[in-house]
Parts: sequence; structure tokens; C-alpha cells
Amino acid sequence: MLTYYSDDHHLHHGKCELIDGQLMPCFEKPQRADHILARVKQRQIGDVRAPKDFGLAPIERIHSKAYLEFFEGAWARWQEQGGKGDLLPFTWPARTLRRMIPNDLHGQLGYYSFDGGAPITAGTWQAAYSAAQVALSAQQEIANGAHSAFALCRPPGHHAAGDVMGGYCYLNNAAIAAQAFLDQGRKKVAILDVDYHHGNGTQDIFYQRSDVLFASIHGDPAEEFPFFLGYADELGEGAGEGYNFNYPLPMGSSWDTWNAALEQACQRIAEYGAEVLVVSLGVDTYMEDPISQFKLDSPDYLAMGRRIAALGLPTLFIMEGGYAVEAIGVNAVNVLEGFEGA
Ligand code: SP5
Ligand code: ZN
Repeated sequence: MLTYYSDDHHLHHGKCELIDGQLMPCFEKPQRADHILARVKQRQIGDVRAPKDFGLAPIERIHSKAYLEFFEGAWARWQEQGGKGDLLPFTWPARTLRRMIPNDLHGQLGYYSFDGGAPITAGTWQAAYSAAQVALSAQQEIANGAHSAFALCRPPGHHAAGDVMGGYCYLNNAAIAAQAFLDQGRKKVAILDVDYHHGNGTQDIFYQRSDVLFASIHGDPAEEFPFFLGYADELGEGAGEGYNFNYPLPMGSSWDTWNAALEQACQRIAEYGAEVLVVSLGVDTYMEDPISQFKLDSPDYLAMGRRIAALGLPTLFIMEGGYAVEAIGVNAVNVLEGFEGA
């Protein structure tokens, strides 16, 4: 299978995030993608290609113009103000406050984000833009007839909604790719989100629509980030009712529990009659992941790939999370190798 990849991800390197009351070096760091790329090459699963540039139009199908303008221009505004560190939000329009767009840069940053986990640095826009182009390039590969493709995106995307960043995510690469399939004439796209965290951004984007089915297997949000979305009773709304499926699992879940949820998710996708599958591929379900609490082991990712392949659908893999840096290459590529019949 072909891999799409851009070196531009190195332009995004946040300094720190707040974890358990301490400022820690960002877990979402450039070495993540470097390790995955090295493993793709080591296992020779196929060529690695640089993305084409599809411009902003396919990104604007998912994200609002106001949000994109804010994101693209935020770092320059910060520099004009003499800003020193990374741009990080510190006030959000939570309950009791008004949801309005202030003039101030940090006020706007709070408006356009839901947590403090998405720092904007000098190269964040370029890195996120290129990651979206990586997703679109892999999407085009499948549109042109390939059975599968791997978009080695960084930064990840599934926590980002139409005009909200957070959870290390800025542009929702999976949603942008899914929308591109629809805009090219496909009628039914399924997104299977296997990242440890609920894909709140993707769910929100498609919540009222029936042309994208969203199924997510993740740590129970009653106990785990993003806390405020991802419960089993969220089934979609309006035209989207019956097209959203969440499988929240207990902390400490291992493969048997996880696999039972995968089986259910796959049955929903098959019943739906999806023409194409987008997989939000996070491997932070790994037993040694430093911020997560599932117990999948490396061989389980081969089985995951095999079950996904059994759906028989053209499949676009989009890289999301995974923070056990040494192992994420092995685990992510295991899913791809399992898919290809290893
Ligand atoms: C794409 C993705 O995987 N984003 C995840 C963002 C998670 N941010 C919140 C992390 C909270 C970690 N708490 C772990 C405590 C470990 N002692
Ligand atoms: Zn995650």
C-alpha cells in the first residue's frame, strides 16, 4: 500500500502541555511520525510519496472560513505583539459565559478551542495544512482505484471540529478526506475511529448527516479525555439519527474486550452499506502508551488490520494518536500489514 507523508510535520513542535498538574513536554511530538515512517520503510509495505496540493477548498468543506483565517494568522498576530512562547489558550466560553468572539488574540484562541492541548507554534499552520494534503492525496489514490492507502498525518485531526481545535488536533484530516469522497460522487462513507480517545470532532462534524457513518471505540469518556462527548447514547440527530455509534470501554480493557467492540462496529458498517472506509488510526490503545489505559499488545494490531480488511471495502488509513514513541511504528504498520494479509 502507498504511504503519503510530508516532512512539514517537523514544523510543528509544541513545547509543553498540562498533564496531572504538571507542565510536561508535549507527548504529540515529531519523533512520532519519524518512527512510523522508518517502520513503513523497514517493512517495505510500499512506496512513500509526497502529497499533492489540493488547496484550501477541500479543507473549507469541513472547517469554517473564520476558523481557518484565525488559525492561519494567529502566529503572526502573536509575533506582532511580541509574544514569546507557544500560543496557548487559557479562557474558554464555558457555561455561565457568553459564546462570543472577542477582539483579543487569546480571547479568540479560547473561542476556537476546547482545551489547552493544541499549542500554535510558528509552523503549526503549515504542518496541519500539509497533513490535510497528505490525507487528500491518499484519498485521491483510492478514488483512482487503489484498494487502500496510508496517510501518515501529523498533527492528528479527530478531536478538531468545524471551528474548534483541541486534543493535539487542528484540521480534521479524516473528515476532510471523507467529505472529498462524497464530493466526488460517493454516497456512503464510513469512518471507523480506533484511537484510544473518542473522536469528538469527527462525531460533531457528521452528527446530523446520514452520508457518513461514524463508529468510535475508545476509553469511556466518563473516565477519560475528552470527557464531554463519546457516550453510547449519542446516536446521531435529525437526518443523522442512527448513523453514529460509540463504544466506550472501561479503563484497562485488553484485546478481547476491544475486539468485541470492533466486531459490533464492523457489523454496523457492513449493514450501512458503506462504499468506502476511512480509519482514524490511533495506536494509543497500546499497553505501554504513556497517557492511555488500554492494554493492547503489538500482535493485536495485526488482528485489527485483518478484521478491518474482512469488510472488503476500499480503505483509507489516517494516522491519529499514539505516544509510546518507540512502539507506534510497529503498531501502526502492524494494522496495515494485517490489512494486507500478513
Ligand atoms: C489525537 C489524540 O490522541 N489526542 C489525545 C489528547 C489527549 N489529551 C489529554 C491527555 C490527558 C492525559 N491524562 C493522562 C494522565 C496520565 N497519568
Ligand atoms: Zn488518542
